Amino acid sequence: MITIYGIKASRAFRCMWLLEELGVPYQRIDVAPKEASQRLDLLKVNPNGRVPALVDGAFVLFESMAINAYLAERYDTVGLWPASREDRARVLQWSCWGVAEVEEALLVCMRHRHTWAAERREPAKAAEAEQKLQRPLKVLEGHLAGRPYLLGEAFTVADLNLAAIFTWARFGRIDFGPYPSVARWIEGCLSRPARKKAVA
Ligand SMILES: N[C@@H](CCC(=O)N[C@@H](CS)C(=O)NCC(=O)O)C(=O)O
Repeated sequence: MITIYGIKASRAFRCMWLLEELGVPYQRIDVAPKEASQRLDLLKVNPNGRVPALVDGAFVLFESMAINAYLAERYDTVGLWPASREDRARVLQWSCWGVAEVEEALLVCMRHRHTWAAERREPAKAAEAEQKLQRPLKVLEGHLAGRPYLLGEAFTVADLNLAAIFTWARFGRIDFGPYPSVARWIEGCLSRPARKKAVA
């Protein structure tokens, strides 16, 4: 049985969503981010003291994007892991791009507009982060304007990984007005039945 460490309201959700898409059973060990660095059971599988972490038999892995690449490659029977080497490289490209170009700025917006208590919030920091997002959003808009999904016609793990990052956009109150293709794509990805199942 696959084990995922982490709660749904954490990056562990990315892996839970994928496991629901793949139809692979798993168990969740609830570790909240704030307790992660103190949890001895988690530290044994992820010395960083962060979630998610995966245990699959004797195999242990941390980093959400690496976990999803492993799960998709190993367990895909529904077409989420592309057949061609080039498309698999594109999965990595968009997953790395999401973490490097989008994730941090979205997190700052979410914290300063939603997660943190009012007295900790600094509207200027959120505005600055949203400004930083304009560059990657333009890139994504240009890419998605001509195709339904990142790799073309079909939803793949690339879409799941990047859309999972964009889940934070709602809480960060990001204005997608200038980016209609991105908004359409996020909506399509986040309304998938497997994601709803993972949320529930
Ligand atoms: N790059 C890592 C980031 C993991 C991460 O920062 N997880 C957060 C929860 S979403 C966490 O465990 N925070 C606890 C801490 O930093 O002490 C991944 O994608 O798995």
